[in-house]
Amino acid sequence: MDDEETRAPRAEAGLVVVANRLPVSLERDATGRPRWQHSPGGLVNALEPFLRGRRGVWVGWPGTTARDLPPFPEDGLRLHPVRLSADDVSGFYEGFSNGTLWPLYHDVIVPPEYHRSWWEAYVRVNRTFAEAASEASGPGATVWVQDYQLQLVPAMLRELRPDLRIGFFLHIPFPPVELFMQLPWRTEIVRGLLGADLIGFHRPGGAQNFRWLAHRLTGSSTEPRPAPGARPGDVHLGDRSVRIGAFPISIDAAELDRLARRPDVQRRARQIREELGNPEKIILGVDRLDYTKGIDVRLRAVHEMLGEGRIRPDRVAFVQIAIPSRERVEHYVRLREDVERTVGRVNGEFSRVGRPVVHYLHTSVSREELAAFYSAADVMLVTPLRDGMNLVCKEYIACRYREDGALVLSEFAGAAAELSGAYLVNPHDLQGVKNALAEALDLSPDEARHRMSRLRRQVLTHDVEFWARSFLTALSDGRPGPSPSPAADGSSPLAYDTEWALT
Ligand code: ADQ
Repeated sequence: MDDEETRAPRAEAGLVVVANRLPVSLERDATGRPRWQHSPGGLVNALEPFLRGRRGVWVGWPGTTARDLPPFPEDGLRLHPVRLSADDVSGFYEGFSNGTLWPLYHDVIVPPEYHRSWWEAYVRVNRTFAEAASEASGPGATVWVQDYQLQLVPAMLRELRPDLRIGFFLHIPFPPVELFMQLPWRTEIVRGLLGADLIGFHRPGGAQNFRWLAHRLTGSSTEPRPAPGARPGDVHLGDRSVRIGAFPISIDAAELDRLARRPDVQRRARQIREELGNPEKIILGVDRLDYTKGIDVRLRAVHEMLGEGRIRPDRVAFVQIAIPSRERVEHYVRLREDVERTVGRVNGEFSRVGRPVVHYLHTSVSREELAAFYSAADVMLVTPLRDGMNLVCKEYIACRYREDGALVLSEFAGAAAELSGAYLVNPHDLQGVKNALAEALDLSPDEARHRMSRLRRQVLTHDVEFWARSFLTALSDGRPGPSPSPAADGSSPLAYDTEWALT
């Protein structure tokens, strides 16, 4: 296979990404005029750089219920907006996607709600997306459906367009079978996903859980068939075989590395340190404001360490940048109140006039500003209770071209399997988090370099291009992709421990 073919499988037939949101959304500026704004979040940040320039089409919701929008080009992409009504957004997006599936797939951190009306909206909207994808796809196109909001699309689209090659990737964890079995519509979801030719997860554990459920709920078999191309681990349903695999997502690491080296970004990093009062150490958290991200864990750890004198408020600054998220969903409203109350309490107890110890920014920041914060931070604190992958920790590593800084990372982020140079913590064990943070703050330059160089080797060699190419290669011809490479640090991360991770 030549290089070009590997990079853009079936490009001539069309590559179509279907995701809940377009990479841009229609918002209003201060004067009330509509304008396109970049949509934040892991999925867009991962996929957008890959798709640009590949003549790709992106099908998704533009973030407004106000009007029908025709397909339009945008910086190397063709965008195909899907219209949703206010009822669709409330039942499909805020309801079933974020009130049922999100908490169910994230270890029921908050209780999922099961409402038939939400499910009906989910079915209806998935059909709308399947129809839009069918319209946007040329004959024999490759269609790549993204994430938990669209799990019924593969089967619906196959029915409409049997000529298409359909892939599905889940960006969040696939839950343990006992939790998934709570879902009243579990069989429908599994059947919806099985409409794809390839189903990808971040971790082999998710793939295994899904395979077991497919067998249990649909009677599909995993016994190898004599059919041409069938492989061990495929799921067989009727006369079709569906490939199941683990494809750990990543970032455009080279782009962030370049950005971090820019003199203006480095200048801004120094300025940030000055604005914080030149503390000896800066601790940083960057997340969507979501209850899965463990922002409260971090605040509690810092609070206790201040109380115990293990962190000196005149020497350390903790910056938490929290991007507003799902602000109409009740648990998110409550989370924001809790986080802001805790920030106020910590600052009330430990800050001096003009020198807060916790700097909390509830806002989205530009890539340049983010790279400057990553460059300024001595310790990156990433403590999700559960996370499919977590791109923030990889972004921090990509920006540390001087091979300094330290990463404290939750074991429950998918990224932990690849990033053995991090201080891995159990976010439920507050004492453990505090001890890891103390170690990371005290790290010697030699040890920091040793750890960071391992982390950087892994992230710079396993970037988003590698991820997307691997997935599309597996989808396009059923042949294995490049041999699974061991982690750059020589350890054998679980994410790559099987035959091309097609577990
Ligand atoms: P998310 O839950 O959105 O992604 P994550 O992977 O960390 O989580 O990605 C967040 C993205 O938003 C990062 O690219 C980060 O730079 C950006 N971001 C965060 N805060 C920001 C801010 N204040 N301003 C600007 N940008 C900000 C979901 C899953 C993850 C999975 C990804 C990709 O939940 O587990 O890693 O999809 O598959």
